[in-house]
Amino acid sequence: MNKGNIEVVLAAETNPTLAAIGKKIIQNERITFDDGVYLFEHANLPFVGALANWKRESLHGDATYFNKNFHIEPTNVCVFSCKFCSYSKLYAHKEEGWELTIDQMLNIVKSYDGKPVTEVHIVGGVHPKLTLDFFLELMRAIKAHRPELHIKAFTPVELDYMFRKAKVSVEEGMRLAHEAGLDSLPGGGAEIFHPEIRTVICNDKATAEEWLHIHKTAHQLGMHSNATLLYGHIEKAWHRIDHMERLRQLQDETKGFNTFIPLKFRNKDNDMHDVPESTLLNDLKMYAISRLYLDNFPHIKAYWPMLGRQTAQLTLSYGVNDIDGTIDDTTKIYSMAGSEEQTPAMTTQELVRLIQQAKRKPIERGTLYNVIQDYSNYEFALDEA
Ligand code: V47
Ligand code: SF4
Repeated sequence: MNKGNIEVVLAAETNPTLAAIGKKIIQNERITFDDGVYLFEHANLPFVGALANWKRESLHGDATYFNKNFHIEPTNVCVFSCKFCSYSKLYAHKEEGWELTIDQMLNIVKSYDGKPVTEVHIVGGVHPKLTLDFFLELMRAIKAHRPELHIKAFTPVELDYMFRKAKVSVEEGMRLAHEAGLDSLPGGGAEIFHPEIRTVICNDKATAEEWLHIHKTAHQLGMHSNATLLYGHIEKAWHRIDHMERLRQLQDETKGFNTFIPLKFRNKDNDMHDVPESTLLNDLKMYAISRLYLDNFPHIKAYWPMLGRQTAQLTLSYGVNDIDGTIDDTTKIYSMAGSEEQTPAMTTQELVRLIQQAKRKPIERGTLYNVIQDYSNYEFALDEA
């Protein structure tokens, strides 16, 4: 959408507050906390959608990134008891729990030998027996086997627990992890930062301050990271904005975040099964407003295994410029929580088509957004994956 078109959208807006917020956005002025809440509460989807799409296109044109990665979940046992999590129940059903050895995880890495993956994403429950030393050894083993494979691993919830057990400071623990091969941090464990919600949905794990401190320390060591927000349950609009405000402030300071990923709450098989899931309209609004509020985040990502492919495809017109990876083992945390994505994989061909159908340019990236291959004019042969 060009500037002329967006000006037509603003001129047609009859609510003067919304028109003023829209004007700030197209003049690249930062919107305030109150503006953000106002957008959630008063703007309609076409209004925020047009602005978010304009912003996305000014930053990235039609470029839509994906990467080729695979996941390792070291364990599904967790000492914490987040109400929205379908894992935590397994703690009570020990017979359904698993924990992988270093050799087993290394064998998963080896099963990708010769395949063009660039990243391994390691994340799981918080097992009381899996220590910092165990994970340092795992990362050293992965790097010894495949040094160029980017390790994106561990949420601050896992790291905080490991560091406490090892009796090391966050600074020391992060330095050790980085030296052992940790390249960047994924965005998980953030949920909703504000204590009014956090104490209800995940009372016993790392606090907002601890989460932010670990990411800040990673950034100070030169690492990049992502951030998430678990939306669509019991939080209000202002809790979402409070969450994004804290991220925006840290990003002003460190510039270490790459990507923001709104995660849609799914309600199957967890202690919040009576909380209805958000509607498609509200999903799209969430993505659009995050693009507008987080003006210092380069990328907004839709995580298709959780959102579903069709919704993820739609978000590409509502501010999103990244659609995660060709994951061939859809993570269990989502299939267990009720995501409709039960099929195990999306091939490169399917992902590229999904992006092309939305009239965007598919670009395979590395974790840090280095371009690996531009698929804009790519037409697959019928039997090519
Ligand atoms: O923090 C748990 C979420 C997160 C549910 O950085 C749920 O590239 C919805 O953060 N409904 C972990 N969400 C996963 C994560 C992630 C995923 C993909 C890419 C990246 C990245 C990060 O999963 C947890 C929590 O917010 N989660 N249960 C549920 N019922
Ligand atoms: Fe454990 Fe993470 Fe589930 Fe919370 S969300 S119970 S920390 S696996």
